[in-house]
Amino acid sequence: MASRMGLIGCLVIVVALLKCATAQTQIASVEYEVGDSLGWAVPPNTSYYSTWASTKTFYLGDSFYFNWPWTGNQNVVPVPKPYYDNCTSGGIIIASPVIYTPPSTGTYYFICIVGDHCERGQKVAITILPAIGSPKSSDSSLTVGAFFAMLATTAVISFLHLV
Ligand SMILES: *[C@@H]1O[C@H](CO)[C@@H](O)[C@H](O)[C@H]1NC(C)=O
Ligand SMILES: *[C@@H]1O[C@H](CO)[C@@H](O)[C@H](O)[C@H]1NC(C)=O
Ligand SMILES: [Cu+2]
Repeated sequence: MASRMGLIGCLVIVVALLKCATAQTQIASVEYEVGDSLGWAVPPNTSYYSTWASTKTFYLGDSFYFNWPWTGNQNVVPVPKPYYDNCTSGGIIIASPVIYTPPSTGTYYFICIVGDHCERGQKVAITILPAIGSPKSSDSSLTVGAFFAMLATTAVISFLHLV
């Protein structure tokens, strides 16, 4: 009776650990509104969008909504870093509404090239990290799960030997 209870207890732990490992692969992607309540506009200061980005961690699969009212005169131009640094107005203007989903990891740079908006801080750099649950990270979480499952199995065997 006691050994059966122990066995059931360990099986519950193993199932819980396996569920845990699987759950890690199912974290949903997030759609961010760039600049939160300000949206995409000339910010109150030049550090506004870098502060906005630095308070968050972005993963592959996340998307970015550049939101401005239809009356607003804004645009979104994906540019290489030197253009971002210097507010160089090269590149392709994306029309509103803009929801951009970076296709891979790395840092993406966006500027608004209306007037002096970029110089006044309407630019954002977004760094995309590998998705949680991408093959690499889910492998390691499965390994952790498998390790604990092995420990639990060993516990069952030792328990059965004891009784
Ligand atoms: C920039 O503006 C935001 C929003 O008004 C404010 O929270 C932040 O402290 C300002 N940063 C600087 C460096 O002035
Ligand atoms: C950026 O601006 C600086 C200073 O004006 C200049 O020296 C540099 O060559 C510019 N870089 C690019 C890539 O335009
Ligand atoms: Cu603008």
